[in-house]
Amino acid sequence: MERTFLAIKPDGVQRGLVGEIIGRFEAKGFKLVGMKLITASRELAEQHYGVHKERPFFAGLVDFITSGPMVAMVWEGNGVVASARKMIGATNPLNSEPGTIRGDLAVNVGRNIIHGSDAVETARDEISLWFKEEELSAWTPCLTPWIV
Ligand code: 3AN
Repeated sequence: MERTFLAIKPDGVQRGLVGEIIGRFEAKGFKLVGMKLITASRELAEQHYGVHKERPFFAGLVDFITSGPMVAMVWEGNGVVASARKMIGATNPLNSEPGTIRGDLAVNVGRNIIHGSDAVETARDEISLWFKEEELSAWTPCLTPWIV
């Protein structure tokens, strides 16, 4: 089953948007299989954003991403990588469509509240960078109602 890596960045946590963001992926029907609150080390942040190493915003991006706790998550479902990217919206929140997470909740490209893997291959690498295998839970939704 396809998996993606999503992370609510320090600005999303500080702004109290964790529940709102997680709720959108739950309501969509994707399955949460891993989640932790983590303040990234510089080493982890630099590895995660390695492709942007030469970009002028790289140092500021690493400072920001290591500035406080993030909610790192693994979500599972058919087509979850591309679908989550659609739900997140364009990199610059001013260009993100209303209805997307960034389109509804952010205004600044350097504070765009959530990361989502851009391809299945990238997702695999990012999941193994942020999570140990034993931190992920394979679970099956219960078909019997919890409350009767
Ligand atoms: P996305 O997160 O939409 O895949 P990327 O991979 O192009 O976007 O960029 C990674 C992160 O770098 C973005 N989420 C954003 O936080 C930051 N970033 C991208 N472009 C800029 C920019 N022009 N100025 C500041 N930060 C940027």
